[in-house]
Amino acid sequence: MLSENRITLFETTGFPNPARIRAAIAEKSALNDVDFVEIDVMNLEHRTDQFYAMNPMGTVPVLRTAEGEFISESTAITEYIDAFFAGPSLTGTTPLERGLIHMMQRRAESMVLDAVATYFHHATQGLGPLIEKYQCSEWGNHQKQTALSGLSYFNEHLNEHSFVAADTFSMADITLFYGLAFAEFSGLNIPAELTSLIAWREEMAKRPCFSNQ
Ligand SMILES: N[C@@H](CCC(=O)N[C@@H](CS)C(=O)NCC(=O)O)C(=O)O
Repeated sequence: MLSENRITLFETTGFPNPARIRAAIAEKSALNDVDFVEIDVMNLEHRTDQFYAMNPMGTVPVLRTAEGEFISESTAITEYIDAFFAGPSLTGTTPLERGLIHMMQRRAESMVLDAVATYFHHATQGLGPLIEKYQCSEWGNHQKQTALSGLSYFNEHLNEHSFVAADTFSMADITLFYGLAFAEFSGLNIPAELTSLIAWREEMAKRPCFSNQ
């Protein structure tokens, strides 16, 4: 039973995109202000009419807002959470910060997290035959190369910066952090020579939002 006016996150524990939202909520110290509902992706609960009514894309996470609307897409959900709860901003406070954070967040998605996801779903067993109805290993392996280039790009960037965007912790760091976790889960190890990226990740892992979810 969902309680009215409480924000509810429909998530699948251990999956990278829902983990991004957990981290955002934790960073806002709001874990106790949100209800969490587990969606059983492995048994196709995200491909039911009931779930499609919340998100026609059939993906987790989905957020039910305090107003009773449904928001999907992790970036959009993070925008809502950031504006709704007090605490340090995850999306930027000045026009420049907002622009830079949005840009770098998108780079972390398309150059790492989404590229890794395509590799995982197309060039490995992914989530198994029940879910992976169409696979193209050539496309998956092409995206693996995109991900490796992306890791090098962020290594260079983090050689000069402590954070992914605007020299402040933001949703761009959250996206890259789970991009790296997903890469390792998929068997795509971070090359040892990417020392700035590895050092950044070790620093990030100390943040309570990543370690105490
Ligand atoms: N662009 C979406 C991606 C969401 C996504 O792909 N979620 C994965 C879990 S991490 C999912 O629902 N996978 C289900 C499937 O592949 O059938 C976002 O930012 O939230």
